[in-house]
Amino acid sequence: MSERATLFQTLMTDLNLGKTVQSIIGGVLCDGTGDPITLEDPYTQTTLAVYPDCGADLAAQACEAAALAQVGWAKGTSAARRGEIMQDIATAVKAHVEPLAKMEALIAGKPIRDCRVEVAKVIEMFRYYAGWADKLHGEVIPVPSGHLNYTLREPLGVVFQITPWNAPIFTAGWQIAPAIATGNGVVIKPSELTPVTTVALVKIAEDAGLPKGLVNVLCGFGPTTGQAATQHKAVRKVIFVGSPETGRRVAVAAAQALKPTVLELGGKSANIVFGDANLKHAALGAQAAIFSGAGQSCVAGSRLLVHKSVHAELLDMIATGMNSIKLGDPMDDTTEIGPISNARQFAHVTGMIKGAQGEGANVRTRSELPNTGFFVPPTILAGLNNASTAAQTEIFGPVATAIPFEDEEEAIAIANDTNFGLAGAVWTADLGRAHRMSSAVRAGTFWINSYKAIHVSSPFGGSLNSGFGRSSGTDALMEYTSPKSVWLDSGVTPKIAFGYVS
Ligand code: TXE
Repeated sequence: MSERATLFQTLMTDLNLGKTVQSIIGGVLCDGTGDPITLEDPYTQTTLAVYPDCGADLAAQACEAAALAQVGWAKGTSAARRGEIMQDIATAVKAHVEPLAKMEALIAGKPIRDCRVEVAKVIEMFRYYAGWADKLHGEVIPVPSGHLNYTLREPLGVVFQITPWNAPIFTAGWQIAPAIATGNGVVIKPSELTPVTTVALVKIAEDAGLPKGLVNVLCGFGPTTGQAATQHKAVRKVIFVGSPETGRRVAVAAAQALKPTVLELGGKSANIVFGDANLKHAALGAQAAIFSGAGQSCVAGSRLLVHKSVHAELLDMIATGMNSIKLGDPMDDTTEIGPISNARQFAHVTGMIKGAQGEGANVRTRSELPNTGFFVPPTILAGLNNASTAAQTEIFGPVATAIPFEDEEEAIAIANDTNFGLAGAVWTADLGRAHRMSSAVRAGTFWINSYKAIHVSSPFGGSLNSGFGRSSGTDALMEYTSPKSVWLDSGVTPKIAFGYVS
């Protein structure tokens, strides 16, 4: 067994999991029944584990287990108690930060220091939504009849969540916490490439008091396991985080059974730098926007729009900065950028760079790379316009396309000239301009003299090919509940005084 496979086994033991990857169904760790799936360490490119696809039958059992547990959670557990249990989960996750972060770093190839931050954010998510559990209520509406009319915010029932490989435990917390705070049961399917930290999170939650069966984890492929859960009759809503192509497929499958969806998809966000910006800050911000996480972030600042007066200077600053970024083993505390998370994505990113060269890009990059692993160096593509494939396609790697602009109007036109609408940023000393840009650029999240700040208390989502619906903040409470309007006839006013629904 390789050193990394041994480390994988040690972490499985530390996380109280079995020897191989298993789904959690009705509180029980279960072996899948389908085709084998290989987990590969993206740094050493060696096999960590092989496990069977969960399969459609177990997916159905998970949906049924969630439906059963949800009734007890929503009706048999007070809202205050639900909040207490969620606080206990947060405390239990805090006691497991290190093995969770290590497992994430090992399998997803993310630098360990980023993984620690992401686990800390999961703790924050459970605490934030624990606070909401007993504060979500309806309202009394002064209808013009003698009725007492009030609304209840009811849980949906069972929700199915599908998550990708780029931020597995973060995305799991991001979706599970608001869903259970509002009284839902959950079936979640992490990417088949990075399932373990989601399983570990739910196991830790169950050990901390989460009712068994309330949250079920399916470890398996999308077209088999994922498709079966999407179509299961107990599932009332599907929440998908991933690529636009798969998101469309999932939404179509859900729509056939008239199930609503939330889609959190990709982006091609414009990071816009004006000539009056603090260039040192903007250069650092631009690097963080596209190079952190090896660019495998839906909000990555993948189009760098720079005013022509500072275009050359800013690109030189970024190119100099690239050389001091530490690439290396994700398990090393000092590593700032790890490898690309998997072989398929590596082929996509390197193919996109080659394609850009074919389109005439001037490629600014660094030459030294670690000897093993799916590494792509921080890269800036210059000399292309916004119509190029590199500027229009989500690369999902540490690759920004730099495009010069003349004035505010042109910057806005370029920023909005994509099929996406997820995020954007402006760097400027002019507050008026900052506000004009935040209003004009199509994005669900917009930063001024900053990039990538997000928090569980603030809404997140996009439009067009970036999807629809919102995660986090109070908006997620709305996504995971539906309002019921209740009419009580007090007998004060004749019914005919009011229009009835026929
Ligand atoms: O994602 P997919 P992949 C982008 C990125 C990347 C591309 C492909 O550009 O190059 O997506 O990545 C599940 N029914 N992003 O292939 O296919 C699948 O198992 C139900 C952007 O990993 O979108 C996984 O759990 N589920 C993104 C999830 O969908 C299905 C983050 C996402 O897989 C399914 C990741 C089906 N029929 C990749 N088919 C972002 N912007 O955050 C697949 N799945």
